[in-house]
Amino acid sequence: MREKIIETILNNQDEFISGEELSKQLGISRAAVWKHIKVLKEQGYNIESVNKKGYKLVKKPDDLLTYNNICHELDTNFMGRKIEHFDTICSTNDYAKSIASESLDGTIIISEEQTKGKGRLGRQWHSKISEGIWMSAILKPNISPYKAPFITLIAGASIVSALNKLGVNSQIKWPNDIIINNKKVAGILTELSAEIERINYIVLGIGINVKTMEFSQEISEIATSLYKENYRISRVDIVRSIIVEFERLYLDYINKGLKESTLKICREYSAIIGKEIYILQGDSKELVKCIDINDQGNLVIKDNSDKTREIMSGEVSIRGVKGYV
Ligand code: BTX
Repeated sequence: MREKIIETILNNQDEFISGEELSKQLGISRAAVWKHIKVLKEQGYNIESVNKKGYKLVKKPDDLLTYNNICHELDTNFMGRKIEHFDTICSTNDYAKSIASESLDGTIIISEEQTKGKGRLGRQWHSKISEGIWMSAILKPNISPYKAPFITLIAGASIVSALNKLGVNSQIKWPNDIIINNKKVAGILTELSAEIERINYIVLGIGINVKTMEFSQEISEIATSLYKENYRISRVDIVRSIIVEFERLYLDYINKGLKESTLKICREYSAIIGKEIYILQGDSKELVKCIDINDQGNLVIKDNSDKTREIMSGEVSIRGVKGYV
C-alpha cells in the first residue's frame, strides 16, 4: 500500500493530492492514508503535508533504493519489474539464490547492508549500511551454460557505461572489477545454477562503493568509493542507469548472440589492455603483457617467452605491476 501511495504522489508531480483523493483512489480510510504517510516520512520520504491541500513529495529521497524510486518511468522490459529492498540481509546473492526458482526473470534484490557480503572464491565483500549499492539480479536466460560467463562482462560493461554517462571516469579491470584512479570501486559476482544443457538461473551480484570515506585497513589500499573520488551521485540514478544499460546489452546477447557492443565497451574502458600485469593463480604469479580481450571475452596475453595465450575469466586474479592495477 505504501508503494501505491508513493506512486500516486509521484504521478501527481508537483501538485498536492488531498487525503480524500488518496483514500478514494486507494480504497482505504483517510486515517489509514495518514498512518502510511507517517511511516513513509520516517523512511526518509520528504512529503509535505498542508492542511486542506493534502500531500506533496518535495524531493524524491535519492538515497532510498526502493522499487518506486528506481522504477518510476524506468525504460526497461523486464529488468527490475520486481525489486525487493531490505534494510539488512546476509548476502543479496545468497537470498536471490534461495528465491530464484520461484522468481520472475529480472527480479532485483537490494539491501542497505550485507552482514555476509561475498566476493569470488569465498572472499569477503565489505558492505556497510547505506554506503553503497549491494544488489543482485535473478536472470533466466535460455542459453547454454557455457555462454554464462560472458554475462559478467556484460555487467562490467553496463556499470562503466552507466558510470561514465553519469560523468564518472571509470574503467574495467577484466573480468569483474570496476576501477577509478587505479582503485576498486565495484565488483561483480556471477553465480550459476545449471544442468548440462540448460541454465536454471543466474544470480548476478553487483557491489558498488558509493559513500564510504573510510575503508577497513585490509582494503584501504585497494578500495575507493564514488564520494571519495569526488563524485556525488545518487544511488538511485546509478542503479537506474545500470539496469537500462544492462538490459540492452544482455538482450542483444541472449536473443541475437551479439557481443560486439559489450566487447567494444570492455576494450575501450579496459584498465589493463596494453599494460604489464601479474596473473595470479593459486600460488603462482606470472608477469605478462596484456594484449586484448578476444571475441569470446577471454583475455589475450603474451607471456615472458613471447607466446600468446588466452585466459578465461574465473581462472585467475590480476594485479598491476605497481599495485592493484
Ligand atoms: P572479488 O573476489 O574479486 O573481490 C573481493 C576482494 O575485494 C576482497 O578479498 C577484498 O580484498 C576486496 N574487497 C572487499 N570488499 C571490498 C569493497 N567494498 N570495495 C573494494 N574492495 C573490496 C568481487 O569479488 C565481487 C563482489 C561482489 C559483491 C556483491 S554485493 C551484492 C552481491 N551480494 C554478495 O554477497 N556479493 C555481491
